Amino acid sequence: MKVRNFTIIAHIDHGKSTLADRFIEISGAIRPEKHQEQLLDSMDLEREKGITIKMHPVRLNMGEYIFHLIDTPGHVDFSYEVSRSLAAVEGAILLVDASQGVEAQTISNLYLALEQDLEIIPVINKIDLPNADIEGTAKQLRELLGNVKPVLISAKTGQGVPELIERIIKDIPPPRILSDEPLCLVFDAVWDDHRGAIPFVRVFGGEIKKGDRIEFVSSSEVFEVLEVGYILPPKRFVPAEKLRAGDVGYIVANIRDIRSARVGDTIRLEGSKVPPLPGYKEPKPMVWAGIYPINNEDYNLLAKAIERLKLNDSAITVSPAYSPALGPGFKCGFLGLLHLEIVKERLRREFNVDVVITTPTVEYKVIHRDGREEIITNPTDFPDYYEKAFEPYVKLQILTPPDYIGPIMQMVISRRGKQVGFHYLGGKVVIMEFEIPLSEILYDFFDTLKSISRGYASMDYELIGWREGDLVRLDILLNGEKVDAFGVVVPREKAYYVGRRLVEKLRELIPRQLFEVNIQAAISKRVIAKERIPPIRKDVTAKCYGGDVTRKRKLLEKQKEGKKKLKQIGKVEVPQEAFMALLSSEKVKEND
Ligand SMILES: Nc1nc2c(ncn2[C@@H]2O[C@H](COP(=O)(O)OP(=O)(O)OP(=O)(O)O)[C@@H](O)[C@H]2O)c(=O)[nH]1
Ligand SMILES: [Mg+2]
Repeated sequence: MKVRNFTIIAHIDHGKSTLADRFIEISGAIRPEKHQEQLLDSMDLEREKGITIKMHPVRLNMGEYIFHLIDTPGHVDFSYEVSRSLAAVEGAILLVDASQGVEAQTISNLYLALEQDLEIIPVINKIDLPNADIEGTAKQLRELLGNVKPVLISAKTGQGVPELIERIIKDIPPPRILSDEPLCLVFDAVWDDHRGAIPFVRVFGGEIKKGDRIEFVSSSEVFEVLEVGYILPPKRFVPAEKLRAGDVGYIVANIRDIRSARVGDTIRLEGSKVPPLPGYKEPKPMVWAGIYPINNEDYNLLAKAIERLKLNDSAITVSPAYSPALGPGFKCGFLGLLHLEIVKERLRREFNVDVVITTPTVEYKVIHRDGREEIITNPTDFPDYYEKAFEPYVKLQILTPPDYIGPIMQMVISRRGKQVGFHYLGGKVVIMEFEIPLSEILYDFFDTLKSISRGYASMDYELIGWREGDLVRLDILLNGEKVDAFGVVVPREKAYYVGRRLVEKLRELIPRQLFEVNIQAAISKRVIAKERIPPIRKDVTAKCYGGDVTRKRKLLEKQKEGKKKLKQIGKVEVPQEAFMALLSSEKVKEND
């Protein structure tokens, strides 16, 4: 069988999963009545949000050829999925929505593919739309890629897809074979309660079959293969006799310890000396937050859930943590706030654990007065006095139609950004480049950008390193007790403003209790803002006149139910959302 391995990359919503649908349809893998839109978006969360979160590999039978295609997410927070998929294939379809033109992740994903030296097939999608600008988009692509001839398609109607299939067969080279001996790259993995960890592999040499004894190079652990097979759409594991060089498939080997099946690792036969594949760069977390169980008894459940989730989401960084206010939990690094939100949702849905997540923060570097250097990922550890403090900066790239240059410039400058570049792409779009603190673009930056550009601007960013800043730690006190989980580090010039907003927001979010709650924001013990929540005056059961016992009990039960999602801090009960108060407080600012 002749094989072609490729991935589909694009800016978010440009139609990758819809194009995958057309390939699946043509291959006949799914009966037409079973077909649904964006079939590969198989997670509930993906279907609800209408976005792809995980990469999805599938094997398709295309007549004389086998295609292993990998659908990828478009959102910036999931670019680690994209880069991992690229290492498993020889080609990439770069899809551009003709009604939007090239956007920020079109460019960043293209560069990732070029770095891997992949064959790139530029494709203009959604040509069925009345506002499709095919010529303008083609011009942009030529500026990026040289004198290329994009394939014109509608992933929705299927127009042009047969021509695209011909281009894939013609332009994308057959699979690279790097050794005669068995050699596989683990590019993803899933957990199965019965079968353990199941690595997804791309075979770069030899064959893997049932009964083989395989070694994971980084851990040197050896397992006996119980089953190999292919992943058919939508996500069906179909056993095969063997996986051959060039194939993409899965391996079942009764791997009970999740840490054995590390994404990016190389698999070879026991005793083999074939050099391992380069693997992946560890992803660099952008934001840090603590994850704590709402009920402390759920700690073990949470620990297990996070470990399993990590297998399928190798972009999270996890270490154990202890918070005086919240008890035992974990400190986690995420690639962005959407990533954080997805992790929280997956913990709830797939593992049934409710958690509180502390205010997300970037990391800081502090040089203490004694010359000691410290990296800080938990704001409570940020010292009152220091020699120097540094925060991470990013190179921010914004693509926008020229009409919105003014407002965008204003917004970026108000957030401590500095412009460093400006050029046109194909006449209708401007690429603006800035250097800006990562903390300034984390929260509501993207929403604001979208609203001031009527949805037309898009953005992408990469870390460029530390810059010195005048930073202070802002503490929140509840009834005089400092609550570590609420601490934030802010630029001194914005401390009063953020402190004020935080206490106001917390006053709204924390329910009234049986006693008065005083909320204060302070910098090095100096209070800069305060609010007060008056106590509930009446006993809730008072209106039952002491008579009806069942009614009274019902009321109390109901109250207990309602409290489930509250976290006890000292004597005060705090709802989940309060820990995200900083995020919503930023929103208030924009609406002012
Ligand atoms: N009119 C039209 N709509 C399309 C076409 N291709 C995709 N769409 C629509 O565009 C939207 C996004 O499509 P998806 O396939 O989910 O896009 P995606 O690139 O997979 O998105 P992410 O995975 O979230 O990055 C959906 O509403 C599709 O129906 C097309 O050729 N024509
Ligand atoms: Mg998709």
